[in-house]
Amino acid sequence: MGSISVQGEKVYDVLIIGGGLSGICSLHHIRERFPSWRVKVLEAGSDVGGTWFWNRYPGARFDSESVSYGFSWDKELLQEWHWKEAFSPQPETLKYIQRVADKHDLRKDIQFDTRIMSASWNDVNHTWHFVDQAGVTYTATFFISCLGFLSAPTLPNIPGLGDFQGEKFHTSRWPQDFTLSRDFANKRIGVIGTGATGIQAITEIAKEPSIKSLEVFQRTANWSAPLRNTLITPEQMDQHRTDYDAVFQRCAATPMCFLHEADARKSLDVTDEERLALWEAIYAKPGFAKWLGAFSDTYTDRNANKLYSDFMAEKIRARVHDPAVAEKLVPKNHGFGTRRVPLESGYFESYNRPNVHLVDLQETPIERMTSRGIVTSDGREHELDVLVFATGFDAITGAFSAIEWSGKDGRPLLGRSDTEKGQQAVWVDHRPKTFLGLTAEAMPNMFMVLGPHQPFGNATRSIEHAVEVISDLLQYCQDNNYTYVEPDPEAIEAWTEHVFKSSEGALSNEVDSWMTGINKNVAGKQTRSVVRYSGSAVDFRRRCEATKAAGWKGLHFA
Ligand code: N01
Repeated sequence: MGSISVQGEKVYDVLIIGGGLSGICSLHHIRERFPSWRVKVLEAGSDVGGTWFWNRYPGARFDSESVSYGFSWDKELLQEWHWKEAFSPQPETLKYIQRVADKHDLRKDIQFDTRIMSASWNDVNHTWHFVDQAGVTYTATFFISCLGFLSAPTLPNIPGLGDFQGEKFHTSRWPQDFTLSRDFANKRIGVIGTGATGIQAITEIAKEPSIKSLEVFQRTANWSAPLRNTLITPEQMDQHRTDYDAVFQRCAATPMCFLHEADARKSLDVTDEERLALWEAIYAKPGFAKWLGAFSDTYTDRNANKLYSDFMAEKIRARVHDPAVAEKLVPKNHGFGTRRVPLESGYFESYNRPNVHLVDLQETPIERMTSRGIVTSDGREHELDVLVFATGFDAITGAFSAIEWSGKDGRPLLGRSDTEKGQQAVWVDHRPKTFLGLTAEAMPNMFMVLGPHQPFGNATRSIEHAVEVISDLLQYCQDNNYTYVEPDPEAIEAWTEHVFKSSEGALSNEVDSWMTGINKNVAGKQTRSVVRYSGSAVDFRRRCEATKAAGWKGLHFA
C-alpha cells in the first residue's frame, strides 16, 4: 500500500488501540487480509483481555451463554475448547482469550503497558500520530479504535473520598492475587453501587463466611433476576460443539445477537393465565430469557411493563425475609428491563444474612467520607475496613475523552461546547454523531469497534461484524489505492437521525443509565443522550451491507 515508511521508526499501516476482544479480533483479521501490512496493537494493560483482563472482582462472569461468546472464525479452537460453565466466570474467559492470543501468536504484534495520551491527524501526509504515556510517538495511515465502551472506571464524587484510611478500590482495579477467604477475612466491607458489577460482587462477598460484615450502599435499586448457571459436562460440551453454527446463526437473527428473542404476542393479547405461564416459564430459564423473552410490547408499552414489573417485584419480595428490606430492593423509579438487567445467583438472599446490611441512600444519602468510613445524612458513621467502588464507567465516550484529539483542521473529538480551544468539537457535550457507528466527521481513516451508535448486545458477535465491515472497507482502499477515507456530512446526519429515530418509543430511553449517556460522577453527563444504536442488529447489518454494495456510499476516498 502507498503509506509512508521510515525504517526503524514506529510507523504502521494500521494501528489498533486496545487489546481486548475488539483489538485481538481486529489484529487477526488485518493480518489475514493484508499480510504485507505493518500492524500493531497498543494496549494499556500488561496482557490481552480488555474487560476480562481488568475486571477480576469476585463473581465476575458472563450474563450471555458461554457457547454464544467465542470467536466464530476459529472453529478449530471452538472444537477444542471446553466451556466449564453455562455462563463463564472471568478467569475462564480470560484463559480463552489468552489461548486465542497464543494460538495465533498475536502477542508478537501487541505492545503492552502502553497508554495513548494524544492522537492527531496530519492532513498533509494523511497519517495519524499518537503519543503514549512515555512520550513515544507512533504513526499510522489507518487507525482502529478498540478502546472499549465500558473501560474508563469512575469513582463516586463524595466529599473527603481521599480521607478514608482503609483499603479502597474500584471493581475494575481489583487487587492482584486476591483470595476472598484470606483477604476479606474478619473485615468490615462496604460496597457502593448496585449495577451488574455490584450485584455480582456483593453476592460473592456476602457468601464468604469469614467476613465480619458487608454494608451495601444503594442509590438506585436495580431489577435483577436469576442467572441459573450450571456446569457443562463433557457430554453436553460435545453436543455444543456440533451446534456452534446454529448458535451463531441464531445470534445473527436476533435484535441483540443473544440466543433469546421476544414472544411475538402482546401482553394483553393473552389471558391472565397464559401471561403468567409465559412469565413463570422464562423466569425459570437460564440467562437473559426473562429479560429478552418477554412479550413483544414489554419495553415499549407502559402498562405492559408495569404488569411485568409487578410480577418481578413479587419474586423479590418472596426471596427477602425482612419486608422492609425487600421493599427497598424493589425498584420504584424505572420498570423492569428498562436498564440493562443484571443477572444474579442468590443476590436477594444475601440480605437474609445477619451480617449483610442495606443502606438505602434515597433515605440517608452519603454526606462525606472520613478516615474510618462513610457518614450518611442521619449522622451515622459506617465504619469500614475495605471500601469497594462498584460505581461503573464513563461509558461509550469515556475512553475517547481520556485521549487528547486533534482531528482534521485541528478539531477535538469531544468538547463541552461548540468550540473547544477555538475549534469546533466533533461530539459536543458527549453527544456522538457517526456514520454507521464506525466512522466520525473530521476523523479520517479512523474506524471504531463498539463505538457510539453501534449495537452492543452480545459483544463478541457485534465485534466480529464491525471488524468484518472495517476489513472490507480497508480492502476497498487497498484495491483502489486509496489512503484516505472520511464519512460525508450528509451520511453522518442521516445515520445519526436514524439512530435517534430507532430509540423512539423505547422505555429504556426515558431512564437514567449509562445506556442513555448518564453518569452523575462525570461533568457533562447529567442529561440523557442517544449514545448507542437501539435498533435491531439485523437492521444494522443490512444497512452496512447496503452501504458496501453501493460502493461505500456515504464515504469519500482519496
Ligand atoms: O456499572 P453501572 P456496572 N453514590 O453504571 C452507583 C456491564 N457488565 O459496572 O444507578 C452512590 O451499571 C450507581 O447508582 P445509580 C453491563 O453492561 C457486564 O455495575 O447511578 N452510588 C449504580 O448502582 C453493565 O450494565 C457484566 O443511582 C453510586 C452503580 O454505582 C455495565 O457493565 C458484568 C455513585 C453503577 O452501576 C456497567 O455495570 C458486569 C455514587 N456517587 C457489568 N456513583 C457481564 O455479565 C455510582 N453509583 C458480562
